[in-house]
Amino acid sequence: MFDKVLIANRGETALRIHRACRELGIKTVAVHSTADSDAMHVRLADESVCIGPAPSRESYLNMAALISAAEITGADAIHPGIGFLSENAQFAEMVEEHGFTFIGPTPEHIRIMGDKATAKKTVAGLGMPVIQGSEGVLETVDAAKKLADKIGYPVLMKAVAGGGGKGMKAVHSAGEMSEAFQLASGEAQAAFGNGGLYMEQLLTQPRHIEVQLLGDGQGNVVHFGERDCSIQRRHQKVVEEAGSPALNAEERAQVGKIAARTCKLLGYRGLGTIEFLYEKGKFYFMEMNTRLQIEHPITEMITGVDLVREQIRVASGAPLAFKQEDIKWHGHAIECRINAEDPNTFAPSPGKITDFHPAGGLGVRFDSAVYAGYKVPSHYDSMIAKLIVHGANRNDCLLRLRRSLEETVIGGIKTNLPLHLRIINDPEFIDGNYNIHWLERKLAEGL
Ligand code: MV4
Repeated sequence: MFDKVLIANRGETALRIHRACRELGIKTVAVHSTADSDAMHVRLADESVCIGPAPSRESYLNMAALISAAEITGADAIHPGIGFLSENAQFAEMVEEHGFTFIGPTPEHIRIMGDKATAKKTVAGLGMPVIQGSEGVLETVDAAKKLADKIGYPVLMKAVAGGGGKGMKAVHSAGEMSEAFQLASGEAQAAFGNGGLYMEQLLTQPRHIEVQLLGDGQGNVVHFGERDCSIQRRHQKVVEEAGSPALNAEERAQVGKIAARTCKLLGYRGLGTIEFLYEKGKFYFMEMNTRLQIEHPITEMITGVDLVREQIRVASGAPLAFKQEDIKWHGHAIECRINAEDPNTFAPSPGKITDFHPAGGLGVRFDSAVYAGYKVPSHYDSMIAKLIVHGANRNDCLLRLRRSLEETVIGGIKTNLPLHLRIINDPEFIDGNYNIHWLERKLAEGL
């Protein structure tokens, strides 16, 4: 096992990893920008290194500074956390070249899954159900029109370098293709430096259902069931549930099995998530994320497994500590992402937190790195906390979540806590009757 881990992240993610390290008897090194000198992740770590000025690209994305920090402090391994460099194959390679362990998958697996068309082709070759579409990149508008005629409209043009919905355009008829193609390709070029597009049949009312996986790179893979992440706004998840209110036990076992089988065939090591679109009782591969995810705690709450601890263990070379049949699911869990933003306009609301009371009690987990007196910086994303609630069933979970949202106090800045109450009190949400378009439709209708 490692003696010392450098955590290349900030905020509640850095804290989450620090806690797992502590319980494993591993010393931690925090890194921080000049804007984060007073941050909780810096205070709790055994050591800390300032790696640059406030902008992420000069600090948390600064590979040379991170490697230097690991060298100076004598760390054995680097945990990239979530976002930032967590899915950067070049960084994973650099970490290993300098003699540190990258706590994550191999650079090869990161690279395959980072190219959405290559990812799809790879998993389709392993028997994964995929959405009808192009085999790889479409070079011209004419090629796109020809294929769309075959598939049938509507189709979706997607960026191979994709993510976050950038470079994605729905096309409803041949007449729209030329403009959509140029727009999507231009957007992808600007965002990712790669304008390559592929095509899929457009699913109009799907749910986003993803399966949590862990492999040890030694032939063992387990799945931890699914999360329903359909409640999103502008490709940002807002509320997540485990399990999905749309699935029965049979479907859960089915999608888990497909996902685990694929990872086993890949020889996958580390935590991973396979995202599916689910429509009319069928699952279709969407993407694979080769990192820890923000919403991992809801899976931890229903399985009782510390996913970050197991992630660190497999990175150190240990085989999986359990088999698929050891994983049992108990009750239901929901996570609300609490953002420093206006609950109506969604404008960011950085500034000083004057009053702070996180909800607590049985079945309640409040993951955050903020405190009374903390100043939320404007340089980073607006998520400041996650409220995660467990109940014996979905109804109990909802009752406890409502109580916890009402109990939470975050004063001095605006937060989306009132929006969460509006969402979870909505009759359609209570019925579990929603898809990926639900939240934006309800907001347009004045939720
Ligand atoms: C789709 C789709 C419908 N049909 N693919 C959005 C981001 C990117 N990761 C993939 N996305 C989608 N792909 C086909 N063939 C709809 C979406 C999509 C979406 C997916 C999950 C959660 C929220 C979403 C919001 C809009 C569009």
